Amino acid sequence: MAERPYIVGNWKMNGTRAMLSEARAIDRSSQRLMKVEVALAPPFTLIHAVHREVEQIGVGAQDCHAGTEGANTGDISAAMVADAGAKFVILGHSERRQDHGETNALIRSKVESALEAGIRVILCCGESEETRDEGKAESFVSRQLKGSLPESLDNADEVLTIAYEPIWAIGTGRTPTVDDIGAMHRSIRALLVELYGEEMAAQVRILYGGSVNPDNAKELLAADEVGGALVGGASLTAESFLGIVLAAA
Ligand code: G2H
Repeated sequence: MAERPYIVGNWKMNGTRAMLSEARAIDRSSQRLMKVEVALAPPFTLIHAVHREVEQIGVGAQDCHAGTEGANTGDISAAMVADAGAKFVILGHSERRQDHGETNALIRSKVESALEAGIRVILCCGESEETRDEGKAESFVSRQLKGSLPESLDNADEVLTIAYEPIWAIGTGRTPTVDDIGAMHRSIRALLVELYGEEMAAQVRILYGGSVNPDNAKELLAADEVGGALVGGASLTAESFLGIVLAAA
């Protein structure tokens, strides 16, 4: 597994320029925490400003369009977010799947488009509570990933991160047990081995996301095969986000 834990803040639809001070504070403190790779995904409108504001941490986008350019009112391409300073893009988040009807096939096109544009991908997956209760969580997530990942990817270790985010844990304050997270992450690792081979798959980080906060981060990050966290609500202030970064150090 890649050595440094990866802690990514997903600001979702939050943040105006007033929040640049939080990004700056996160960046300044993260400089002292070289053991952790830290990144923020602000809304599109702040990518460039955050990129200019920070020196140490990574900056990414929360989505991109599958196409490269054209008559797509309101959409933003991967090349555009790259031009604004994004080095990665979060794709397939359950809020995009639910609110915008994104399918695995569309997400795969977006992944391909992002890789074409030279930016890394954090690909999200995760089951509903109903699917977990039916005992089908692992097979569901496996299908989701198979449907959204490119069939061949020569440099998966350099360009791909997976984020496991059970839908029922997002923004709810509820989290799976450490055993359940470990079991899911092992299952995802096995799928990556099947797709890309042992050596490459071993280097792909698998993040956990869903109600991570400074109090539970240490325990969640210790789960088997967890290479970091994708953090929503608790990434909105430097104080709480840095609490999670510290827990990962
Ligand atoms: C899951 C997570 C960030 P939160 O969406 O991707 O959000 O930490 O608020 O549950």
